[in-house]
Amino acid sequence: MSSEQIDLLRERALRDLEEASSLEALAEWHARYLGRRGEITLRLRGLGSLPAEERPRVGRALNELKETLEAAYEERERVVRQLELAARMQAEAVDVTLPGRRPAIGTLHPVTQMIREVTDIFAHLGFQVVEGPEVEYGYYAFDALNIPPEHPARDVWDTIFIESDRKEIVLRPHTSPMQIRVMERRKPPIRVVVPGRCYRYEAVDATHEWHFHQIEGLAVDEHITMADLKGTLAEFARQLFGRERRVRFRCDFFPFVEPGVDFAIDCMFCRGEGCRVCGGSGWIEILGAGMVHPQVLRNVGYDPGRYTGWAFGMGVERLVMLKYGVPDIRYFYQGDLRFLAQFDRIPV
Ligand code: FA5
Repeated sequence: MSSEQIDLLRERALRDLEEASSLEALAEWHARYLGRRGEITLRLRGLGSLPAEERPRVGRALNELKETLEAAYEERERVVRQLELAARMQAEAVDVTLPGRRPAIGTLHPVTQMIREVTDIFAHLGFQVVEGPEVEYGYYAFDALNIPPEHPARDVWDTIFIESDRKEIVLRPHTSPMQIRVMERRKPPIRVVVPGRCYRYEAVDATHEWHFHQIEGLAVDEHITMADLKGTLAEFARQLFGRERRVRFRCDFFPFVEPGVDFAIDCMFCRGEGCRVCGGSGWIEILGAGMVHPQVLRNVGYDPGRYTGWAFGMGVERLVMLKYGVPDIRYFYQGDLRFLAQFDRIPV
C-alpha cells in the first residue's frame, strides 16, 4: 500500500466523519473504519501478506492513521453530543413568559345554585338549614306524617321501595320526613329549611324526573298562624322572582297539613296575562304548604293545644326552570356541558 493510498484513505475517512452529524451516523462510521471488520482493522490484519520490506513502513503508517482517526472520532463524538443536547434543549424549551393555559373549571350545578339561593333567603329570615337521609323508614316518610298503611294517599307519592317485608325502607319521595325527625329531636321554637334529593317511581317527562330536589320548610312555636306562612312565602317569592310578584294561596290537600294550600305567583313571563309557561292561567304554582296537622304534632309528642306550625315543600328544578326559562327538566341530569355552562355567571 503506497503512502498516497494511505493519504487518500485518511482524507476519505475524515470527510465521512465530518459528515456524520448524529450519534447513530457516528457509530456507523466507527464500524466502517475502526470496527472489527472496519477498513483500517482489515488492512492491519492483512499486513502479513505484504512483502517483508514494506511491512514496517505500511504498518507504522496504518497505526498512525488508526490513532489519528480514533482521536478525530472522539472529538467529533463530543461535538455531536453537544449539538444533539442543544437541539433537544431548543425543542423542549419552555417559554416562561407565555401566558398559562387556563384549566377548565366546572361550575356549580344550577340546582345547587338554586338551593343556595333559596336557603340564603330563608337564612336571612331566621331559618336554619338542616339535611337528612335519602334512604328513609316508611314511618318517617308516611306513617308519622298522617299517611297510615293502606291509606290511598300513600299512592300519591310513587315510592321506590328498598325493603318492604318487615320494616318498610324507601328512597324518600319528599323531604317532609325531616319535619318529623327535626321535631322529634328539638323543642319549639323551630324554624328550619331542608334541601335534599328525592326519588319517585315516576315516568320521566318534560316536568317529571325520577329523582329531583325539594326544599322543605318548617316553623313551629306558640301562636304561629297562617298569616306567618303567607308573609314568609310572599317575601321569599319576591326575593327570588322580583319584588313586583303577586301571590296566590288556594286550598289543597296534603294529609300532614290542615288546612293545606298551594302557593302560586303571577306568571313573570306574561305578568298574569296568560301564556304558554303558565298554561294560560296567569299563575304559576310554586309549592305545597299548610298548617302542620294536629295529629302530626301529637305523633312527635307536641301538644297541639299549645303549639302550632306550618310547613311547605317546593321542587328545586321547577324553580330553576321558572327563573331561567328551562323548558325541560331532563336537561338537568344529562351532564351536557352546553346546558350546564350557561349557568356559570349566576352569582353564587
Ligand atoms: C310534596 O311532596 C309535599 N311533601 C309538599 C308539602 C310539604 C306540602 C309540606 C305541604 C307541606 P308534591 O308531591 O306536590 O308535594 O311535590 C312538591 C313539589 O316537588 C312539586 O310541586 C314539584 O315541584 C316537585 N316534584 C314532585 N314530583 C316531582 C318529579 N317527579 N320531578 C320533579 N319535581 C317533582
